[in-house]
Amino acid sequence: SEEFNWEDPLNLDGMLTEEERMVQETARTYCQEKLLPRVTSAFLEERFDREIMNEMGELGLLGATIPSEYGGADLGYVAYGLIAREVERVDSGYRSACSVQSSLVMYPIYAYGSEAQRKKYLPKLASGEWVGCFGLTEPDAGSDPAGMKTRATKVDGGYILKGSKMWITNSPISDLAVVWAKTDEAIRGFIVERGMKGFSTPKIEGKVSLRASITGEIVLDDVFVPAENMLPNAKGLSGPFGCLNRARYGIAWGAMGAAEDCWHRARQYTLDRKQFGKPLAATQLVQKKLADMQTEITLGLHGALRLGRLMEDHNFAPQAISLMKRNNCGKALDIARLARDMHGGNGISAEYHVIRHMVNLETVNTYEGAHDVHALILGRAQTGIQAFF
Ligand code: TGC
Ligand code: FAD
Repeated sequence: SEEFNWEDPLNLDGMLTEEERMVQETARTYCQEKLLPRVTSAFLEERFDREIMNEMGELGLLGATIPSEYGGADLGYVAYGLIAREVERVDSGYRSACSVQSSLVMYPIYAYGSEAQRKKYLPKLASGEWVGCFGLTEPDAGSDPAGMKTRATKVDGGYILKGSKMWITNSPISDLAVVWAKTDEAIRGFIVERGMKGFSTPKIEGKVSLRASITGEIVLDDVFVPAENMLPNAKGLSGPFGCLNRARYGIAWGAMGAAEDCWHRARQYTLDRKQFGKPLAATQLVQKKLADMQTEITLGLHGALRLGRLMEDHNFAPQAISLMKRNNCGKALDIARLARDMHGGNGISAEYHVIRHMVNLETVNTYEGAHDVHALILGRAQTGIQAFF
């Protein structure tokens, strides 16, 4: 019989391909060597280092599933998930930057865009030369995006966009925004470029969570967008939801990366820290907590892997993504809170990393469909009754 590997009890590693293991190794090395050393100051100073996008682009971490003819790495969904896990092991904010660019900007341009749009935007987004953002949420329309007020009115040669978007990752540093707006017929997607008259992206200051990520508004003050900037193949809410499916899937992996970091740190801390004449790890309460963390993370990662394989087979239902996004975010948040507690007073210091993960995961549990909203999606799918209103 094999020896028990406490870090990987069900041998997830053994279920990966050679290529996936290489991607994982590349991402892990970059994240640990280049992202980890700067994350604490970035978080404390509420700063996102723009060059991270170029660094990630150089390693093929942006738009990993996009075909290589458009600058992507042409990888599968499991490899994409492994990247999210490694990036979020360092910080949920860095994973946000990576998943917005990949799933919410490059994916819609690839899946719903014209050939000219793909050629114009994807290579520069893949390299990190350009940064994009995704504008769906509004001040009065979060969980219920169908209630959006942003309008796109048809005029000669294009559309006039009017409205505002709220809580938009990377908007202040974006070169372009994929914006969703209501036309007379349906919700449509538009590629709005920096420099278009009436387009501005004020930064949201004072976040206590996700401080190493930059967040802003998108203000659309009668912005003229030429017709060729509308995404031709997305009509209705299924357009933005098709993107959210990919991003939510990545978050299911990413949240487990943050949870693993908390678990490993709590294990090491309680092995090193002595109280009452023995290591904290020598107490039953601490060992139970470590066993619970190990169990939830192992199950969460295997669920994410299975979901990734289903996505690679084009055989997934969006509700399955809701299940994994909801479970892994909720469990990661519980684990981060436990790990924070197990660090005692040190646990509130940025130096020990766990409280940063903990407050970040509050955002992760809310964005891309709040925890309870995914419960309603799953409730509707098994009872046939919608309980949203
Ligand atoms: P509903 O009637 O359910 O659906 C309307 C239309 O959309 C289709 N659809 C989907 N299509 C593909 N994938 C999915 N997951 C889909 N969900 C729905 C559906 O088939 C229908 O199509 P059609 O053609 O029949 O019109 O719509 P509803 O209004 O009842 O929706 C309710 C609910 C709760 C499911 C939905 O609105 C929801 O998921 N709300 C959460 C909103 C959300 O997730 N926002 C995320 C904003 S982006 C973000 O947070 C980025 S953070 C990124 C980062 O920094 O990492
Ligand atoms: P609300 O919808 O007002 O929900 C508030 C609470 O009510 C939640 O707990 C929710 O679960 C609960 N609730 C809502 N409806 C129901 C119901 N029917 N029954 C029971 N409970 C309910 N959006 C983008 O478009 N692009 C981005 O890049 C982006 N980045 C973000 C970055 C950050 C840091 C944050 C915080 C948010 C970001 N978002 C982004 C927005 C995010 O998707 C929304 O915050 C999220 O969808 C929830 O919407 P809301 O904040 O309006 O909360």
